Amino acid sequence: MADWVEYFSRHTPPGNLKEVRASVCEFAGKHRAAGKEIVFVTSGGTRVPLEENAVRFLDNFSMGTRGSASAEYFLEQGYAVVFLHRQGSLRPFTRHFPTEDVLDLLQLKDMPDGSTQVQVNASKVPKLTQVLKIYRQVQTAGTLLLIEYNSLSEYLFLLRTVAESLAPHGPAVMMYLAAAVSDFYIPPQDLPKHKIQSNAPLQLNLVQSPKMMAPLVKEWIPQAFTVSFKLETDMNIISKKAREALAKYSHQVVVSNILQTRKKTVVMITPTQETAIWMSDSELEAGREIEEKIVADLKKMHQHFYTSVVMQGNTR
Ligand code: PAZ
Repeated sequence: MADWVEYFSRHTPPGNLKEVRASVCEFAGKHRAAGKEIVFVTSGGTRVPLEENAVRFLDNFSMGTRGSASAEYFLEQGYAVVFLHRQGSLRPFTRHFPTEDVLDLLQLKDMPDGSTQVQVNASKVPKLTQVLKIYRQVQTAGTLLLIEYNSLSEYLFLLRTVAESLAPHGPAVMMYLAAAVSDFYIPPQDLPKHKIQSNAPLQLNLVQSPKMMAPLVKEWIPQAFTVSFKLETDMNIISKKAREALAKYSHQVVVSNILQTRKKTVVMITPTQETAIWMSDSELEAGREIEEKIVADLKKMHQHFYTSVVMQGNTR
């Protein structure tokens, strides 16, 4: 049995899989009928429970900056976006106002009649207006579908379900897999039932998570334009690892990035090209984001891919 089949057979699926399937099918069908391309963006980091009644988890650094920013640029480029994100991580549009700042957005004003009104802080109005205008347009067009996950297993079940739901739209779909997915977990049968006691040093036995790229590319959504991300902290191995991933799964693009410099530079690796994308200091100072360039680049590649697949189909 393939490791991913065994993984799914041993874990309990999230309770909302049926609803997610229905809403993704409806969303994609509606927007494809209107001629839009669809992108599936995964974002944030999975967490892995260390106990059955989980008090402790193995977590991941990712806050979903890349995923949430990219989703906005995909919307700007005309895509309909399915956004699978870790609960509590950054989301498109609200990311501009992190939750701890909510009270800073508002101010109290004493009125002549003795009452107090809540108003938007004047200094925040320009940014809020700018973001809110686009957000309302997206809401009206209904081009953003948000789905949440928490644990590794929720993420993997939802990944498969969304991929399968988008599969009928084949090359019109881009899979943009920016989430940071744990490479290790504790199998359910090995999880201690109760909170691990602190009266002795802790030794953890983790097993490797199944690599879902293989079934995703070969079985769940074989016709899509698939982009995976490769994160490393060691400059000396990143290129080799990214190339290995591309060769192993035969998908379309690996975006490779180094933890410390990921907001300034990435390398886009395809079977035929290796192209660096850079942000200059002045671009960063002006508030520009590297995701704008990544998305513009991928849109071009996706269009080329789509056209060549459709042409091939027509000439058969
Ligand atoms: O969420 P963030 O913007 O801080 O980080 C983004 C990222 C580094 C998680 C993403 O670009 C990425 O590389 N994801 C794949 C990670 C991996 O190799 O598992």
